[in-house]
Amino acid sequence: MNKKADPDRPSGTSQAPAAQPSPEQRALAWTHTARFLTTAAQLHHLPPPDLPEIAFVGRSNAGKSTAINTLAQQRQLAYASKTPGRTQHINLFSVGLQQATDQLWADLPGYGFAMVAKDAKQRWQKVMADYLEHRHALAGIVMMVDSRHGFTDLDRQLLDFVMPRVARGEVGLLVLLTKADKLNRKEATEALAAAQELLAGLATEVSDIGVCLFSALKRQGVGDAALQLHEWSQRHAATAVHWTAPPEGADDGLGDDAEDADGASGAQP
Ligand SMILES: Nc1nc2c(ncn2[C@@H]2O[C@H](COP(=O)(O)OP(=O)(O)OP(=O)(O)O)[C@@H](O)[C@H]2O)c(=O)[nH]1
Ligand SMILES: [Mg+2]
Repeated sequence: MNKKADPDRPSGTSQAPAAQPSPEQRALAWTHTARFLTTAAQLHHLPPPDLPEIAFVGRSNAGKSTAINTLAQQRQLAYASKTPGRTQHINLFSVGLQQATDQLWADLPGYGFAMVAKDAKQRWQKVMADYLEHRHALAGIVMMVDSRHGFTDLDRQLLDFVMPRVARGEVGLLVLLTKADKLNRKEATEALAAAQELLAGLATEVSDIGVCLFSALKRQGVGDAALQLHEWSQRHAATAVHWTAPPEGADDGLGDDAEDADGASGAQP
């Protein structure tokens, strides 16, 4: 059957134009570029804080590595250890084009595993705490919370710990309620509402706090998380341009804690 010409369509445009990628598709194409950069056992092993970093934090087994792999659409980018709590390192991933990395992801050791020797636990928890408190490059925190359990005491302690920087608007916070596929619709709605309520109590006028249900299995929340990460990288890019040529004598914008966090002279953490 012959198609009739559409009188409203100008001639020569009978084919639909190629669809533009949506912002979510663009964000996912960007997160797909994630690749391993380096491992650091101590803060001073980290690369210079030139790029905005996003810390992935959460209780051990909450689904951090899986979330990183799901966002990157790669099976084994982040190593999911069979022995929980073994990792005492910060694993860094680069995101962006090869010659134009515009964000780093930091997979931090999970917390809350009682089985781990106390001294090892304290050692890595100090590395994690120092990183979250002092790393100047930190632009955002993605916190994984098992949707079936909600915020545990340890999660609340971590929230309290990072809130000063989040409340000042210096660091964004995105909470992913993981393993949402294990909840029915009602439970998922309740888990989201409970998390929203808790986080609303922490929000300030300048804070940037978000929360969403997340499932690696059903790919739920993946697009939203990618959009947030992408937005954080773009916001930093705009800020970085602003910072390239501050007026003479102007404040460097780093605030009082721009000094060395660990008391060592030289490079900032
Ligand atoms: N059903 C389901 N299982 C998940 C999901 N995300 C993670 N898991 C499972 O949860 C377990 C822990 O996931 P990981 O990603 O290794 O957790 P982690 O937070 O990195 O754990 P540590 O490395 O010990 O800190 C694994 O068996 C995953 O397959 C999800 O969205 N749905
Ligand atoms: Mg892991």
